[in-house]
Amino acid sequence: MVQVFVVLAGAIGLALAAVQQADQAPAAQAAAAQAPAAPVTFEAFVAELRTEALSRGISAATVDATLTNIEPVTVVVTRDRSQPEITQSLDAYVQQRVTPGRVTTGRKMLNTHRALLTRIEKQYGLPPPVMVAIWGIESNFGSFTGSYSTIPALATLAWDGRRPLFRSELFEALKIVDQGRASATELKGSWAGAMGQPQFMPSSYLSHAVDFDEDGHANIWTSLPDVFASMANYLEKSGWARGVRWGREVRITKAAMTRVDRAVPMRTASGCRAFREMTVARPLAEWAKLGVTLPGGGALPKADMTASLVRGQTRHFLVYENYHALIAYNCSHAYAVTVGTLADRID
Ligand SMILES: [Ca+2]
Repeated sequence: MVQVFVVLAGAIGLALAAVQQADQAPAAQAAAAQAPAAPVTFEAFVAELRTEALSRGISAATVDATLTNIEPVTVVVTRDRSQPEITQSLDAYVQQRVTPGRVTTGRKMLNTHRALLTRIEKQYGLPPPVMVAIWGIESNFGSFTGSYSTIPALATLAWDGRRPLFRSELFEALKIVDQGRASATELKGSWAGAMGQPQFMPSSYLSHAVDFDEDGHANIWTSLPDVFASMANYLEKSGWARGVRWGREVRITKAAMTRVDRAVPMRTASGCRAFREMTVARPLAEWAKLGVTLPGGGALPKADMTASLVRGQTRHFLVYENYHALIAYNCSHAYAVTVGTLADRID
């Protein structure tokens, strides 16, 4: 989903405001790399989409029901074009979102929904505080999911700038309708196409949405069992392992950072940008030897684990394998560290 929606999620509100931060996501990069396309009217563009949808096997009935008389959504264009170029540091991002108010609400939500969250944890292995933290950041605990109709919003974004990512998500949205998994009117979310309380892009809905309450429909808009289980399923499929932390904040003095810089290279892995903006993994014992400590100065735990370093301006984090699942949900260190930190605080 998630790369995209993360980037743009910021547009839909406080929790999501972050999209455009230090880790400007691949969607934005891709957009920037696009050459200006020859102007095409929206009407002609939609005609093109209809032809392609049919050739992709979407039924004529669905194409008629979803792509007839649609208009470009002006506000989507405005929002998209006014996304600030500036970036926000990881430190600032975390501080702005892990607020006392959100921690308090998170704790309340954890208590209110504990029985349900525990059942979902049994099946998918994702700890309840992590589910609540993702929920809190994505949609402010379900209170802000966006009211844009997804199909017209994606058609507008695909047309304005002709970006393949939105075009492809549009066809995924049509597939959802065509397969009867959700109705076109139900597909609502942010102006950038992220839907419902977990803010899933249509492709993520198709691959990861879960009907946990077993009413025959994965309802990520209004069914909390489906919302939480869909998030948990996404994280589990992205490699979240039971019983292990996401990572932890650490302290690294200037001298220690000099040693770290000499000893531990950054990754060269392909994948989304955040995967390259962290070091390779090293055993905890090696980090300890380089002088990395707990925030209070205490020794790192003596666990037999490897960790990678994610650096902010002043705050630094050693992250474990489970962190990759958070990055898969949303390819941004600021996002993943925020979720992890919030989860720890509400636990
Ligand atoms: Ca359901």
